[in-house]
Amino acid sequence: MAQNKPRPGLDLERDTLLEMYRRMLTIRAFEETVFDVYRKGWMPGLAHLSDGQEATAVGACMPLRTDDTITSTHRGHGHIIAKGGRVEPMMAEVMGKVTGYCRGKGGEMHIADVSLGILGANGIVGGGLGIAAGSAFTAKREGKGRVSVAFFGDGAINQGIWYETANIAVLWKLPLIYVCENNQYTEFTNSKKLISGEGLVARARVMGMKGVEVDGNDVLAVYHAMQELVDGARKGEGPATLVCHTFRYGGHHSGEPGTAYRPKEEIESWKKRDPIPLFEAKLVEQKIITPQDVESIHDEVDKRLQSSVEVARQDPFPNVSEVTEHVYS
Ligand SMILES: Cc1ncc(C[n+]2csc(CCOP(=O)(O)OP(=O)(O)O)c2C)c(N)n1
Ligand SMILES: [Mg+2]
Repeated sequence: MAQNKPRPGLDLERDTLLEMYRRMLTIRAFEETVFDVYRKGWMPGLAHLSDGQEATAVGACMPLRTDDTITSTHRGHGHIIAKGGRVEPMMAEVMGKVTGYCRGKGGEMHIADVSLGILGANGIVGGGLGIAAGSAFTAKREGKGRVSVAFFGDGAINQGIWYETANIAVLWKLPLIYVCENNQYTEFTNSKKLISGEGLVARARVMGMKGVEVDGNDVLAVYHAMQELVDGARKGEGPATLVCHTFRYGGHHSGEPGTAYRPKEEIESWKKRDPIPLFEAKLVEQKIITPQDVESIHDEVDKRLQSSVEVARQDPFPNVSEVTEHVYS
């Protein structure tokens, strides 16, 4: 294996780069495994998968400390893994088992791990934004330099809560970074048809905050842009928005293929810029990892995912007697 030294163009420690790579692979494997679990009828309901968007999740979370918080969306598996969430209780939660992160009562759209600063995925579009603003307010009052990150989709920019929280975050200089995953679609509609004016970055700027856009399939581009915004927020510069241009490969949810409303050429052209091989090629080219390392990390990740399903399949469902426990209403 290569030395743990910074490389030109990849000016991060080798361990950090490897961890980024491992987390991206874990997200891809998790999403593919959940799709399989769905098709086999081993989970209730539908899954909202994020394969294709791994670079955005990992690039945005890697500059964060464990005590920084994130709020996620209905398409949240990637964010949770990127922030350090464990796939075993995630898989159990997807399958409704008592060993899941929410004791099987949250399901795939409501996974949280407060000990890792993961304040929850959220089935309500824009639902995480208010929670993130509250967390940013707490972070500011604490004065320990923590930041709060709100992931949201391109469709969610049209939710009223985005403007309400952006307004107060700018006025109060809250350490809040909005990360917009622009996967081009709001359910079954191209978002260009739904967003007025000059688009996502302009919306951020008009609210009085910094707006930056990056190639959301380039994990290093996302990482470096995010690092700068996080540094600024820690120093008291207030909120900012990072727009990451990316694409989801599958349907809006696991019950539809995503091909009826998206041209085949559009899907193909995004797949040619798959974030995982893009990053992998850079790592191999710069001799940060060898092709043998690639194979063994793939293997390690696949085995972990397989075992998470086998274990979760054997785990029990929650007991009916606890149906009213651990819930707020
Ligand atoms: C308040 C609210 N309105 C509508 C929905 C139904 N819905 C679920 S996902 C979605 C589209 C969200 O698009 P976007 O924010 O771009 O996220 P993406 O699905 O592309 O990741 C809609 C309208 C919802 N869950 N919550
Ligand atoms: Mg979208």
